[in-house]
Amino acid sequence: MTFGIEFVPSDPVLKISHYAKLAEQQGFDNVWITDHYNNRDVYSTLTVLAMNTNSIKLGTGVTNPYTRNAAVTASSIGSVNEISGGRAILGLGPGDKATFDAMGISWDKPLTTTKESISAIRGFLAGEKVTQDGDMVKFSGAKMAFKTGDIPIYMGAQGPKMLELAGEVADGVLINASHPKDFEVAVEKIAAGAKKAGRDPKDVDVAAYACFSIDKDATKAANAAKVVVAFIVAGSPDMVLERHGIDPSAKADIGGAIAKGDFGALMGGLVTDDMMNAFSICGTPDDCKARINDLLDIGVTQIVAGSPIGPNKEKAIKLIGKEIIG
Ligand code: F42
Repeated sequence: MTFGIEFVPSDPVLKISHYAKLAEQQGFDNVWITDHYNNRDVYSTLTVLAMNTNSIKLGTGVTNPYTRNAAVTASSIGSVNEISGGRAILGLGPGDKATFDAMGISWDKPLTTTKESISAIRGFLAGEKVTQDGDMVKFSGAKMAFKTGDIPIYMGAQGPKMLELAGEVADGVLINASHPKDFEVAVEKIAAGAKKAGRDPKDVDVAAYACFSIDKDATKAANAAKVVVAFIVAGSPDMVLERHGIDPSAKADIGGAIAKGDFGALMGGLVTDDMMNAFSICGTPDDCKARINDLLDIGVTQIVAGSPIGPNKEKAIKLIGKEIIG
C-alpha cells in the first residue's frame, strides 16, 4: 500500500510546497495537485514542489484533455519529470461540463477524449512521431524534441465505463470515494477492463482519492469535513446515494444550502452521520485506520488523503505520518 496526499492550489504555491515537504518527511509516497482553471497552475505548482522535495512522487491529480492539447500535456509533465529527477506522474480525467461551459469549451465524448488523449500521450512519452486520426483527438506527425522519460499515467474515474477503461489503459486510477461499498463495484470494473486488455489487474494501482479528516478529537475532525461531504452529496448520482441508503431528495436541500452559502444549515444537521460515513475517511487515528484496513481488504492499493486532511493541516499530516504510515 502507498500513501498519497492531495493539495488544491487555491492556497499559495509556497504554502503547498511547505506542506508537501512535511508530507515527504512523514513518509507519504505521492503528492497530487488538482487542476482547475481558476486556481494556481498545476505545472507551476509541481515545478516548485520538484525543487523543494527529494523523493515524493509528483502528480497532476488530475489534469484534463480539453484545456490542454495532449502534446502540450506530454511536454509539461515531461518537464516536471526532468526537473524532479523522474518523479512525475500524469493523472488525467475529463473534468466536468459546468467548468468547460464557463470556459466556452464544448465537453463532448469525455470517455473517448480521455482514451484517445492517453494513447497520444503514451506515444509522445515514448518519443514517437504521433499520427492519430481519432474521433476526438487527431495528430499529424507531432513529436517531442526532448526525452520526457517513462511516466505513469493515472485516470480520474468514477463511472463504470471510465473504470473499465482505466483497467484497460492506465497504470492507476484515482477514484473519488471513501467507502468499501464504492470500491467493491470499482475494483470489479477495473479488473474487467484489465482482463479485456490482457493485463493483470494487479498492475493497476487503485487509489481511494478520499475526503479525509483526522484529529485526536473526532468531533473536530468531522466538523472540518462536513462542507466537503456536502459538496460530494450534492454532486453524487442518485445511484451512488442509494447504494449508501441516503435518500436522493437530500441533494436538493444540501444543494440549496450550498447555493445560499448557508453553512450553518450544513453543519447543523443537513449533513448526516450516514453521509459522513459514506463519503469521508474521518475521525481519530484509530477510526481512520479501521476504514483504511477495510479499503485495503477490498483491493484499494493507495490511500490519498484529500481535502480537508484535518482541521489543522500541519497537525493532520504529522498525525497520519506517526499513527498511520509510521
Ligand atoms: N476534475 C478536474 O477538473 N480537476 C481535478 O483536479 C480533478 C481531480 C480528480 C481527482 C480524482 C477523481 O476521481 C476525479 C477528479 N476530477 C477532477 C474529475 C475527473 O476529471 C472526471 O470528471 C471524473 O473522474 C469523471 O467522472 P466519471 O468517471 O463519472 O466519467 C463521466 C465522464 C461519465 O459520464 N462516465 C461514463 C461511465 O460510465 O464511466 C461514460 C460516459 C461515456 O461513455 N461517454 C461516451 C464518450 O465517448 O465519452 C459518450 C456517450 C454519448 O452518448 O455520447
